[in-house]
Amino acid sequence: MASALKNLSTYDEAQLPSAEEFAFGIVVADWNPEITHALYEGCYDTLIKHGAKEANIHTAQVPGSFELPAGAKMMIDKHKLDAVICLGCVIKGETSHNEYINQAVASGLTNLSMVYGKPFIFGVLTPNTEEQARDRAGGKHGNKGVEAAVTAIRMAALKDSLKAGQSRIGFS
Ligand code: RBF
Repeated sequence: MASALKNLSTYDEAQLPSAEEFAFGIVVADWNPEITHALYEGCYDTLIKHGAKEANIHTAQVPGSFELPAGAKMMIDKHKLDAVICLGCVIKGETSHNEYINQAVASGLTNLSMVYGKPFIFGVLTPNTEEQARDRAGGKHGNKGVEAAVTAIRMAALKDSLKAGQSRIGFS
């Protein structure tokens, strides 16, 4: 399986733009808290590591992943943000609830991105088992919260570059 071969949380730190000038929202779902809170730690620490100021990182907790899009909208309406990162973990059960939740969150965040013209990052794990979740929340497949933060920084920087009129972005 391809995912067994790579840990996407490993990235070229030197290539990542500084997050110093950006403001972020992080919305975290409380279902499967040992997983989502580990995602949050990875995400928050990565933003700080790349220059984001504590005062420019706003955090909100929501009950479950289904509430992530609504929480994200409340965040962006309240604060001036460059990106909103949504973190959750929906573990597949005996019924198809996970498909409804995942689909709703994915399309909710896509809609928000299109309406606001800003990145709303999908940092929701969709594993079959708790073990797969742990593997992706600081385990052998890295921490997807770190990757969500990296994506948010890159997308915020992309918007800035376009505003600045750069015509060639990402290929040096
Ligand atoms: N929320 C999650 O973030 N992860 C889950 O694994 C999860 N499983 C759920 C399973 C069922 C059967 C139900 C009804 C809800 C579940 N939720 C889960 C909560 C959901 O995201 C939401 O908070 C509630 O449905 C209330 O809108």
